Amino acid sequence: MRIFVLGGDGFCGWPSALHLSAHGHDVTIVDSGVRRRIDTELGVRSLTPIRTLDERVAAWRKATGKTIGTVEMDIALDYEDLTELLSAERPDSIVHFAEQRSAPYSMKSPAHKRYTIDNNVNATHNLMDALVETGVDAHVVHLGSMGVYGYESVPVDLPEGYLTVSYPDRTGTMRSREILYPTNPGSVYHLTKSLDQLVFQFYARNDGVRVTDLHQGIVWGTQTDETTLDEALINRFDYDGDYGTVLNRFLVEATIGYPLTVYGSGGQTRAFINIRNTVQCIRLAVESGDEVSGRPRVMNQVTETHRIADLADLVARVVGAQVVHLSNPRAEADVNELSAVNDHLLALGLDPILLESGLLAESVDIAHKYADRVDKERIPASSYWNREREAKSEVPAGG
Ligand code: NAD
Ligand code: USQ
Repeated sequence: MRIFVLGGDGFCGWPSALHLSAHGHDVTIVDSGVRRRIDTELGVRSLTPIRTLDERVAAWRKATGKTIGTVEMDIALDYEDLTELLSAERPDSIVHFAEQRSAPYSMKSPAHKRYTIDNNVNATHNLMDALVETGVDAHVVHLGSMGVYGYESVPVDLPEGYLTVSYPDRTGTMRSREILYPTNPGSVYHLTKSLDQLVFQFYARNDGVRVTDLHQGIVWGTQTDETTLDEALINRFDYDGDYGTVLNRFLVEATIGYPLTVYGSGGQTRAFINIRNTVQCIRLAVESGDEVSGRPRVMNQVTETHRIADLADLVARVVGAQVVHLSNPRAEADVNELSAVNDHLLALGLDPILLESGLLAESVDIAHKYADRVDKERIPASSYWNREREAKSEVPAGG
């Protein structure tokens, strides 16, 4: 298949582009490079020494003989260029990773909130509008987030996107219908994923655009079979207070002897998936695009759920580290239960890689190998959900 990977220079996009190419697909990466500019803005860099996008695709060609095309384009801003590219290339499928993905970055300041809304909502809407204008019937695979469901403890396994509700009509007769699961985002970033869902619902109904929305949990790990073929293919690894996700942060913290930074009680429960499963799920979603017609197909892209405090204890046990509980910079429930259905992807062939496996050791090896690149000053949180949270901010003793 001819596939565009929007945001294909990022943490999930790069290994997904390689995996699709390795499986015989004709891949073109479309990326504005904004994520690399945000590193400069924040004064941080990936733990791993990622190469430029040109060097990356050259290394892939050298390692495998396969070619990946690249286009530098901001899909939130360059609408005309996007329509020209779609008309010229007419892809069969488009994987859409091209959004600002950090919840803390989205809450940093009014400017960061506006940027996240402008970038993410326009990127998604431009893509829908451009497909309709050009008449290209590409199946869109979008990366959404488990966070759209919210983190209230509810007595159900979270369904895949839709909820059947019953209600009395005006005569008192009970009716039932399926609705999008009521959204309850916990950050401006998560709000954009909730808005994306409505954009997809509208364009699927009005114009027949075919969409799969993958509600992905927190991704951990770094490498995949393809990124390990050559050091120049190495994947991004964020550990800083804005872009570092919790398990990858704990692994780096443990490796350099920094206390594991649990926010609040650590009773928050979240959904997780390893990066190797992410790339597999993307391929499974793309290759099953013929199934999609009518309303958007929603699949929960998760393999397990864990309490944050349990993850910290696990990493402390395996790697050896001290755990500290810090005042939480985020306004979120201190404790929640979470369980989610992932039947769709299991039925398509998802083969879950669970946390206890040797992959924790793989990430620890990477953290050891590149430990001299860690800037400890960038580990503490530097974004707060509101003034009250900021007033209570703490940096761990020994950090
Ligand atoms: P990332 O920031 O590493 O990659 C995103 C890429 O998109 C970057 O290369 C960036 O330059 C590009 N981009 C952003 N806006 C763009 C625009 N307007 N035009 C063109 N390119 C643009 O993020 P990631 O971790 O790879 O996440 C990818 C997607 O997966 C995001 O939509 C994110 O919300 C979702 N997701 C990520 C995780 C996770 O744990 N990393 C979990 C669930 C969902
Ligand atoms: N946390 C800590 N200590 C840390 C960092 C985080 O206790 O050092 C806690 C947070 O308070 C939160 C949880 O860990 O309760 C998860 O935080 P995170 O930064 O790992 O993940 P999150 O902000 O939810 O965002 C990440 C990705 C985002 C994706 C989302 C999937 O950055 O792109 O959408 O995971 S989900 O959470 O399922 O919505």
